[in-house]
Amino acid sequence: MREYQNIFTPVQIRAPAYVGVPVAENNGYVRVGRPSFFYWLGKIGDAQVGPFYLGWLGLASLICGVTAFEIIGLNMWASVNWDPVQFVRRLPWLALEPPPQSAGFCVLCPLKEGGWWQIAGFFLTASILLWWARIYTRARSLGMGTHVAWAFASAIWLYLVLGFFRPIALGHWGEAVPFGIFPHLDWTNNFSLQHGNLFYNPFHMLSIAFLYGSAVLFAMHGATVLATSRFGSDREVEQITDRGTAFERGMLFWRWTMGFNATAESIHRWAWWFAVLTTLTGGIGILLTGTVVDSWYDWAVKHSMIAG
Ligand code: 07D
Repeated sequence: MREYQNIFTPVQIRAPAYVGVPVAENNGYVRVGRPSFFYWLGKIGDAQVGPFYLGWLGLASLICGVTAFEIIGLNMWASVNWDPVQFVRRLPWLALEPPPQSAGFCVLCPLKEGGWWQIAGFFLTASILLWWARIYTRARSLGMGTHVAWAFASAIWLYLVLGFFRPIALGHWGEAVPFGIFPHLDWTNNFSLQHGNLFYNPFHMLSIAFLYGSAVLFAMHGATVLATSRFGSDREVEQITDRGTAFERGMLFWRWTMGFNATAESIHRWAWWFAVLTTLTGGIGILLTGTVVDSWYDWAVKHSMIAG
């Protein structure tokens, strides 16, 4: 009864480490490492770390990712004459730039004029696509749906629009995003300034609505499950089909407070769609910019969104 009075009831697994469900197909690879427990991760949930699965897709993805990371880092280091102190001090401002606009759409530009950027971009893209394939195949081998892979694909769509599809549409690599912390933020800012303020791009509006909406939905769902965990809401799967559950209490709460509720199942579909639509609409908005619409400000005036 004492625990019942606590308004933040924690529900924690107290059990030995688990290697995960058995699956028949393993492609000759095994899960790597004995599971262990990590105290600080345990502060926000089940502390088990591992086992890991390292198939060839994962290995190839890591190799490509590290290659890209190294090419970017070494180019940045070279840009400060291999001075380690300057490298650390100026790291947030250092960049690996794409080929200049004058270079057009060369297959492999001179290394110091964007060629390294192309090679790094190739390996980063290979790494991301291989990671996507790893997520897809791991889900299939566990008999799961592939929802995670398709959500990731939506983010990859935006990534490819920014660095590949839009530059192709405009005919030069110079349109692509540089590697670098502040440089890519500057690029984002300049993009908006050059095209009449991205706030007037309706797809940017949609993307923001879905981004903020994702955060709100995630917070609402997480909070509702935690708030009803004392009645068993952490057993989400049973809650989808059973009657008189903790989730029904949560649903009643939302009907009381805002007149409508998602269900134990549908809340996950709401969240999935909001997240997926963030980058799906975003990619459309970026692809239209400079190709179909040059200035979103002029577009907004033309369509009576704002007075000219
Ligand atoms: C980028 C998908 C690709 C990522 C992938 C993952 C790795 C691994 C690992 C190092 C994020 C790759 C993984 C590489 C690395 C290791 C270990 C997802 C991506 C595949 N905006 N804006 C958006 C807001 C303004 C601008 C989206 C808000 C200004 C541009 C989002 C504001 C200007 C672009 C959003 C605001 C401007 C965007 C991004 C407020 C100038 C885009 C969604 C309040 C600053 C992008 C249509 C996302 C887009 C985008 C929000 C303002 C420019 C909704 C809240 C007016 C150029 N903006 N923005 O999930 O899609 O990105 O636009 O001011 O390209 Mg914006």
